[in-house]
Amino acid sequence: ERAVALARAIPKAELHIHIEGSLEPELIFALAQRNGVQLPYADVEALRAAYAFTDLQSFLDIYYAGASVLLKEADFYDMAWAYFERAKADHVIHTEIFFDPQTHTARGVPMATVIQGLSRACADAQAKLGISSALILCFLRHLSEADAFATLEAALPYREHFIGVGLDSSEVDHPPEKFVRVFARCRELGLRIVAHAGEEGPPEYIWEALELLQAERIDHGVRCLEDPVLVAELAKRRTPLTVCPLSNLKLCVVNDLADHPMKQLLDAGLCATVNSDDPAYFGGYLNANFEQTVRALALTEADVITLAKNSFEASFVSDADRAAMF
Ligand code: ES4
Ligand code: ZN
Repeated sequence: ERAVALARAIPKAELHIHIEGSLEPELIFALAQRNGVQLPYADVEALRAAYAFTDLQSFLDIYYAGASVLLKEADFYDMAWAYFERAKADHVIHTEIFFDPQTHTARGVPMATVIQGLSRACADAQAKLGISSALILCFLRHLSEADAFATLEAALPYREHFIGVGLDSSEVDHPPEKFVRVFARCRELGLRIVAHAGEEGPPEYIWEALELLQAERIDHGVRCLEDPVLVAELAKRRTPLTVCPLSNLKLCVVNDLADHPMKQLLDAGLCATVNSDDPAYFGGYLNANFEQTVRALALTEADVITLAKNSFEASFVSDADRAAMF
């Protein structure tokens, strides 16, 4: 119980949060009304009732439907601002936020609308809440390489508003290898590189993210434990894993939080971190992830301190800024 209290209060960085996954049902309906968008759910309760996922794809179908209410710059701002208020309550002092521009540009929303709305919320979070943040543009891996290149091109006028790129959406059958050339171009542009790998996909996809994309962090990565050589390599490089316990539970990556591999990852000497992924869909924000994981795995106060430390080590803040944070 002391470990839970410590986890709640300790300053943390959050590095794996899809901003579209922070859209609460109430805000989805409010934005639908504001924008005259028709939803295939009668009300908030009916939408929430649909949040019974069996795997990643069953979640993504509903997540993309929820994002369909986002049309104007104010919608992106309001969504991000609501997340920052939750982050503040959970003692998150730094966050690196994923966004999925293709989900919006495919509906005719301009790239400028998406990035300017999010970026303005980030600026206000620093000014009004004291939270530092950065944006990471994610490519949807179920779409083509050409679509990713076009998305990168459309985002380049706003280059100063994002620090890096990631890779998300349906993992199985869409290996990192599909995006080698896009990520090579991103590296030339000085963008930081992360990728989802080893959530539902095999350890081989984690190897590809490391070797072919030169990913600096692996998002999820829990399936690395199936490959001891890979675990040794991740430990040696100190490549961080941004692990999302409640996501893993809700998407049936684990059957029970008591079976979650977080303790094994820490015991293997990996730089594992706790994150919320899509908090509006998976049952809680960062502190809910910490509290439930600490309880289910009987993590110690020392484990909690390691996890908080890891979150800053894994972040893209400069060493000087890091020293001021932890
Ligand atoms: C995601 Cl949990 C997860 N995995 C892959 N892509 C995603 N996009 C939003 N949440
Ligand atoms: Zn994710």
